[in-house]
Amino acid sequence: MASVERSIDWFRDAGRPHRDDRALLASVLEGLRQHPKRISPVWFYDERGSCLFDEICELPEYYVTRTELAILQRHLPEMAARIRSHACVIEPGSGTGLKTKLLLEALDRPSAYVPVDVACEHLEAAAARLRSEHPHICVHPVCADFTMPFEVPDTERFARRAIFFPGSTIGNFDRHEAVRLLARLRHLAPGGGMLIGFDMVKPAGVLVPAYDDAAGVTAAFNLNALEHLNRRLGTDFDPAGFRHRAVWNPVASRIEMHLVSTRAQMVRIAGRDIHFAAGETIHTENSYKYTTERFASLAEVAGWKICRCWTDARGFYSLQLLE
Ligand code: AVJ
Repeated sequence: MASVERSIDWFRDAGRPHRDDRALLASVLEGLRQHPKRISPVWFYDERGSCLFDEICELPEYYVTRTELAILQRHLPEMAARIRSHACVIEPGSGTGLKTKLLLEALDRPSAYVPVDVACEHLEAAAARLRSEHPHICVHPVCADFTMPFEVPDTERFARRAIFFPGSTIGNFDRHEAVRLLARLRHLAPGGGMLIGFDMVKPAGVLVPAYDDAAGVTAAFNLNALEHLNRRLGTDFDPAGFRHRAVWNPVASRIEMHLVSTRAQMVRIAGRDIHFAAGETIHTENSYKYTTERFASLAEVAGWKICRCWTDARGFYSLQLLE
């Protein structure tokens, strides 16, 4: 288990806002000393990266967000009917707001909403908005990293809990990490349920363009991780010296994003020079795609039982209710 723990640590450390920068530097340096080199996908999400991600969601090639929203809109009444009234809804990695809004409106008198996110300011702003729109729901934002143990506010101690985990966020974790995360979320909602969304395996001809769009937005999103590193840690990456690559890895069942060095170059980080050969890559993200069977085995190992699945006409995406 040691390597699994380490790999989650590596993912988590990158996103920590209050961690001292030396620890952050050390974890980035460690990733860049491996073969192949890698950095955490958390580096995508600074202010500009979050905006670029919103742009990705609007791209014609990126079917993920659109498909999930369509399934939600179509089946929400049925989903909501299977979640008990007065539920306390916990959302790890709460994001956009629209899906949450739809769910809270469909549920029968939800008692509380607990968004959990490391982006504390965004979290507070979203909470304030929700409070004014839904004065009857207690909104308790928790500024924390959901891959770590976190506490749900004491006031919600006795509430029935429902976890809302949309967006195919689970796809960023490898199998061991995903099992560990799903098991931890299960302990958070004893006797409760989880509504989770994930992306399905489909032809590479659909998958690759979704991560390598014609307008180059995903390329900008990937390259922005280097700018984020430069600004945050004082590294001197030249984004013009790298280009975006997205590949479908059928054996691991994942889309991989990489940054390819277009020339031999040195990058200065924490007083050290990291050498890049021409064509050498930094692995920046995995986005796992599941079959129904493979997701079922994952959920089962994590101790969840699948109650109901919803998908779209093309079978591109799946939303499932686990208990
Ligand atoms: C937010 C992790 C679900 O994997 O599809 C989009 C991130 N990366 N385009 C995904 C992403 C490139 C996205 N997730």
